[in-house]
Amino acid sequence: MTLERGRQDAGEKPRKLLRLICPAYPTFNIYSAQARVTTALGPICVATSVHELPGWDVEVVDENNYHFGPRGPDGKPDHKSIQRCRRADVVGIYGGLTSTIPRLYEIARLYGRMGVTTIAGGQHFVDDYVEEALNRGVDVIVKGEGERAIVELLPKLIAGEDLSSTAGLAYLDGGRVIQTPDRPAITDFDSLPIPDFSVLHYAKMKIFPVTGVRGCGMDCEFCAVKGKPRFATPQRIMAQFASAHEKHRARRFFLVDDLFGQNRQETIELCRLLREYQNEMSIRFTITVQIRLDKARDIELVAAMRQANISTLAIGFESPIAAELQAMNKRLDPAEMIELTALYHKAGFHIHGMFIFGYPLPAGASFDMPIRERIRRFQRFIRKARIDTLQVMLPVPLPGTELTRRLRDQGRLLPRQFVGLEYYDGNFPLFEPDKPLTCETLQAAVRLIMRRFYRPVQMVNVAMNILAFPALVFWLHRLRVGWARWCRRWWNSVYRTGGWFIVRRWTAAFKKDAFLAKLAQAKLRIRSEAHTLAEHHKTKSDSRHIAREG
Ligand code: B12
Ligand code: SF4
Repeated sequence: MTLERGRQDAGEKPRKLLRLICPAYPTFNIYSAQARVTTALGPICVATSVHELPGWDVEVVDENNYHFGPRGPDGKPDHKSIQRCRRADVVGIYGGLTSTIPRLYEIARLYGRMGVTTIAGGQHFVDDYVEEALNRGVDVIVKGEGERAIVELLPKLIAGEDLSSTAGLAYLDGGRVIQTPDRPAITDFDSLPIPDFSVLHYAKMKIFPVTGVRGCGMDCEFCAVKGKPRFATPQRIMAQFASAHEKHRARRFFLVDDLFGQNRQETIELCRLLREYQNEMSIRFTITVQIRLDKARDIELVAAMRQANISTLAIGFESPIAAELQAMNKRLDPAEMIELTALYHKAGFHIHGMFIFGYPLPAGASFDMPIRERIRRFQRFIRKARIDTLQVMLPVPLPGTELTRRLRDQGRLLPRQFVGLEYYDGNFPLFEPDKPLTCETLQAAVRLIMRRFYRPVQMVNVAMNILAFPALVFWLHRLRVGWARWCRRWWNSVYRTGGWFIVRRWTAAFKKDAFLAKLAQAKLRIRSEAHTLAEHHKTKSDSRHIAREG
């Protein structure tokens, strides 16, 4: 069955359809629940640009937020059926998360077999991964930002024209990889259309992503976000909130920018616009932002944020261990971190603490803290800082980062034929850690910290908080303070109960997974390679010695 798409151009040419797909996460992970009610902003931005292309329709299918479309026997979206209902002429696939790349290849091959041209874009596509993707079924890779590239690329693809004059692409020509020059980074964000979430099919949206900055000047060793920051105007960011609210009744937002408040004056202006808009519309947003700890000292900024109803701060603490922070190039001081967190708490924010456990130190750095002591340090810090919700992850050697280069040079990365990209989601060890740590103890340590934080007793606390509600009468003299305290306790117990279910579900999925067997094979290979390398060095030095003796 093929439903004819209704509208046609004046010239009676049938309209074309671009379908953008966000590939499913490989397994259940701590983000899966959130992913069911939000979506990746990149494909929405790209799709919105295509709206302005004459003769083209566009839709986005997010496999992680897919509630009522056709499904195949594996429970995943049935693309053959979707394609039978509405034939896409070109399919674009989001490659922003390395862990979803195996699924991206599957989708590309599936559509390739149906005769559809496939393109892909996102942060994963750097270095050798560009060529790999082209050899695994993707026809064209868009490198970097997609909004401008897509509107140049689509008409050329359909007309079968040469692509060599379009910047920011990679494709195969007679088996040879062609990479066109990089595209200049977008700076005039005001000229781009406001992201339009109505392109999303089969989804239920509760948390709407918004963005105002691209790039980050901080250069953390493990991070894939690179380049000088480029800022949108406060008015433009405000327009994204307003559009999502007025079209989709959005109230919960996640500002995906990595460092909120980087350009101070504009951020304060944005907060003012947000406050006025909510007053005008008589609504109250719930906004989460990612921010650095040192902004806690900026009293004016913090007050403006509260007035704008920014309620949750996601903070990359990364580690309470100074040597690890230094290796990450994180420019944070553990001694100050607790004090700064307290300032945010005092202002009334919920703190979502993001940590990396077991960061590998550079060669030559001597640091051999036993695992128990590391766990204790993390737990003590989390307790003292009164973190409200928590995520502890393992370091991920992401494509294109300094960390990956360093681990590769040291021969510590686990070979991909055993531990594939589907494990690159922060829950699995992916390299030989520093002694005395092992891959297994690292992973167990993270589970332990998360389990101790998200305990089943939180369910009792939910009930206790309900019972304690009438006690607010004792706060009548300072009702706002009493209410804020009650809300915080209530919010924490509800979220931590949710967290307990998530950790439990992840552990159950992990037990069924073959990861540990794969890990054992990978470690054997890495050791035999290290042994061969050591033998090779020994033979070389012996021969040199013998030659000298001779
Ligand atoms: C929001 C966010 C999340 C959200 C949602 C993720 C999502 N996108 O679905 C949540 C919280 C769930 C999340 C989780 C994780 N995240 Co995250 N996240 C981000 C963040 C902060 C913003 C993403 C965003 O919206 N950017 C704004 C949009 C506009 O940019 P964009 O996505 O790059 O899209 C542009 C281009 O790439 C391109 N493009 C993108 N797709 C396509 C498709 C086509 C066809 C075309 C033509 C072009 C194109 O055009 C877009 C517009 O210009 C980024 C950092 C960042 N600044 O990008 C990290 C980032 C994407 N996350 C990252 C990581 C590592 C993770 C985690 C593993 C946690 C961790 N350890 O850090 C988990 C992974 C979960 C999993 N299942 O694997 C890495 C990914 C690197 C990689 N190669 O995998 C990033 C880059 C941050 C970093 N530390 O380096 N994340
Ligand atoms: S981790 Fe955050 S602060 Fe560091 S480079 Fe990445 S985006 Fe910037």
